[in-house]
Amino acid sequence: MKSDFIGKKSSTAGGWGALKSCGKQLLQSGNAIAGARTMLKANQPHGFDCPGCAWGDPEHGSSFEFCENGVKAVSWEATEKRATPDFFAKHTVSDLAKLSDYELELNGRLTHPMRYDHASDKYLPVTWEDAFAEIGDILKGLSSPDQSEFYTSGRASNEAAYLYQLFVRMYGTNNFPDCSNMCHEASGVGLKQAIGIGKGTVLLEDFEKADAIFVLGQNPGTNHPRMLGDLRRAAIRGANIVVFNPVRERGLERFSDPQAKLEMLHGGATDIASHYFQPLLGGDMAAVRGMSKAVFAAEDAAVAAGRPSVLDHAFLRDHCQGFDDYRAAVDATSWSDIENQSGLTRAQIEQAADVYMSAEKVICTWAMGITQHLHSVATIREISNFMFLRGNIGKPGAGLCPVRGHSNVQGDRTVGINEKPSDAFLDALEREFGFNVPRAHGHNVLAAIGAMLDGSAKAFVGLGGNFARATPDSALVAKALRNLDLTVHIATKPNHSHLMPGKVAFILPCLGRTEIDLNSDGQPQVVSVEDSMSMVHGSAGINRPASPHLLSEVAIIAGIAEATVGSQTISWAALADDYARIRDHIEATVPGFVEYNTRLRQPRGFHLRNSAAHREWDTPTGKANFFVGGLPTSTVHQQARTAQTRFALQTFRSHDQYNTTVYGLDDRYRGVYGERNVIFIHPDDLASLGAESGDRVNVVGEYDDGITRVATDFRFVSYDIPRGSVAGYYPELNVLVPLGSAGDQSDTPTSKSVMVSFQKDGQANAPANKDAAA
Ligand SMILES: Nc1nc2c(c(=O)[nH]1)N[C@H]1C(S)=C(S)[C@@H](COP(=O)(O)OP(=O)(O)OC[C@H]3O[C@@H](n4cnc5c(=O)[nH]c(N)nc54)[C@H](O)[C@@H]3O)O[C@H]1N2
Ligand SMILES: Nc1nc2c(c(=O)[nH]1)N[C@H]1C(S)=C(S)[C@@H](COP(=O)(O)OP(=O)(O)OC[C@H]3O[C@@H](n4cnc5c(=O)[nH]c(N)nc54)[C@H](O)[C@@H]3O)O[C@H]1N2
Ligand SMILES: [Mo]
Repeated sequence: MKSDFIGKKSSTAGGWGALKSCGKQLLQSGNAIAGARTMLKANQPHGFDCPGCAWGDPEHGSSFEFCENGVKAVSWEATEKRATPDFFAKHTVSDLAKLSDYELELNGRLTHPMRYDHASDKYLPVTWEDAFAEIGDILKGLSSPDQSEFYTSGRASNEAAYLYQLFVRMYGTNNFPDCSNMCHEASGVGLKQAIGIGKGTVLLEDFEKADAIFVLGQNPGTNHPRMLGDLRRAAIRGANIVVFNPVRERGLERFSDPQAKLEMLHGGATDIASHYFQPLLGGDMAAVRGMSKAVFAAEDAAVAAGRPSVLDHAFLRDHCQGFDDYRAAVDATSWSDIENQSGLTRAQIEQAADVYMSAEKVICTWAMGITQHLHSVATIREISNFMFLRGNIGKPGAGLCPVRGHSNVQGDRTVGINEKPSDAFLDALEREFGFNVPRAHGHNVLAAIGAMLDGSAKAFVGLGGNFARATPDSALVAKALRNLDLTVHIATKPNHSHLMPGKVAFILPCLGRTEIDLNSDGQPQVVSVEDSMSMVHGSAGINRPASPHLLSEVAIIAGIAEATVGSQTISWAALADDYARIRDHIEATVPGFVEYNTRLRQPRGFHLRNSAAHREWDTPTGKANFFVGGLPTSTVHQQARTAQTRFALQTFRSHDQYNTTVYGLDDRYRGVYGERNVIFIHPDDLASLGAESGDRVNVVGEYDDGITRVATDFRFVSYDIPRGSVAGYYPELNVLVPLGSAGDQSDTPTSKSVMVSFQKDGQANAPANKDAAA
């Protein structure tokens, strides 16, 4: 059968399907009872922070403040399976490289520090002491510290991240490629320009007060399921929820909250989106500008008729810079340009604007559908513009809300993981520790890959993550990693990045967030994290460590630091033995952490003050700044549509994955089962290609840099998505995302707008990209 992998879509998100899936996941992890007990401690005042996502926790944590994907994330970590030295003795790295991401991580938790042996092509066990000493020697031997790249994935705690940046800066570089470079970088850059702080301005409580919530480019049903609970409560109280998403996402349509007993008993569900608009990929800036245009038209009409104004003139006058120029820029943007680029009609956009104008308090949330385009920073500026018009920032129930990905990606940035650190932070470090820190800006992800490819980088250290699979042009990045003198991966489970060893290569296994972390006195240590709403709270594991040989991330960083920069200035061991000491240093060098250790003990932790939420604008103008540029000349979608055979591809997440970690092969909400090599496409586009659902194709990259990029053997799935836009899963499709295509000002890979075409009959042209997994 051609399309045996296409099945029924869940009729609602959440509900019994989610509970069933939780049970299955817990059973699969091999220890259902411990798993269930573990889940009861997730996001509770005295438990651990769920590693699933960065959504905030409510004031009175119910005993089930977790979700289906939290269960998956936690049971993935709490699995009984082990990737022991025996496992590595049985398989060469070349053999392991043939496994899919899913098959590889299924082997379970890493148990011992391992060092790569070129002769046998295997990883062999090594002692911690030997590993630290050799890593230290190689780092000390480089001709410049700038020849090394120190990657962070956003799961690292504040304590681990702070110690890491401290060590790396003492060693002498600001090369901090970070997962956020591929994620919400554009939000940070755009919001800093607009409102003086690169973070969202709302609290969880604001969702209880908003009259309307605009959700752009985000799929919370899969990626932030606990957010759906807040959207559901808002919908029930009558708030409008306006969705902009090219794809009909089940979780944004109907949701049955596993935590709502009545709804579950009666098989009921709540409609989430009151309005669902499907713009073209990259068309959001045009859509938002269109809404502003409609607001201005309504304002003119109100003034002419002597009705009350629709603009918040007091806010615009007292707080904003550039309003008149923005008005002029909007007037100069034609409805036909807006319609062409957004793919929405003027009537649809006016309808959305009506919802906006009828609401006193509006929240706007967004995620990767907004941030992973060429013009993401401009789009985020335009969203801010639109929200300024009616003063929807710095008042209860209103504000800007970029919804972060990794559970502590925001905290890592706050405590200094930043390739472009501020002078104020560097000055504070020098005052606190008394050594000279490097001042030159360092490498972000794309710059780090560039340096690895041209040979100027020699060493890579990864604090978590899966660099090779998360980054664009997988085949090139694999080559770049193998070119290095040293690769070090601090990780919980084996992944493909570990299988691209440099001349010397280590895998260093660490404790996960769910595990008890004891210091030398046998006292449990607590770490802390910051969520999307800038709440900082503690996290303490409750499970026995997966292996007695594991060290905490903090202890591993301390070990590498001691071997590299010595302990004369900083006693790394003392810091690693009591994380409260690290927090004291954070308090002394990062604003907002007054009485960190004390306030961490409060049930929900504490809030880091957000200046913009108080209508204080930390911008050069001292105001909230309007952005007055025009729309992009054309989007990738518009360029692709100049030829019938070309499409704009977005790479997104299935319901069964956490970034590069693949939990399973189903995508229940989209009705796809047992298959990840799929391309979602409009039925009329299928017809025009002479193809049907289930047909096999190769996906060919159409980026114009002379490099051939092909992802082989994908299958079409007919779907509710605009014509000309297609979608498929990351990381498999990262072979097609070009390193050369990066967002203006954000330098984020444009993984939501990749120009592609299709070659029928699978095998016709199946070259180089096999290397992607290798
Ligand atoms: N279970 C689970 N949870 C996760 C993750 C995970 O992989 N699994 N990842 C975590 C991380 S690191 C992150 S960053 C977040 C990611 O959370 P999301 O941003 O929700 O992740 P994506 O799957 O990339 O989904 C992007 C959504 O944007 C839409 N979209 C794509 N392009 C456009 C566009 O041009 N305009 C509009 N309006 N919409 C568009 C897509 O159709 C899709 O619905 O989730 C975090 N939480
Ligand atoms: N094409 C495309 N590419 C993308 C994206 C996209 O939407 N499309 N999204 C981008 C985004 S938003 C992000 S955030 C990045 C994600 O990039 P990364 O953060 O680099 O990737 P992850 O898949 O989250 O990392 C998974 C690995 O982390 C390790 N790990 C898990 N838990 C822990 C822990 O507690 N400690 C340590 N030390 N290691 C741990 C495990 O070994 C696991 O294999 O990918 C980006 N890449
Ligand atoms: Mo992310």
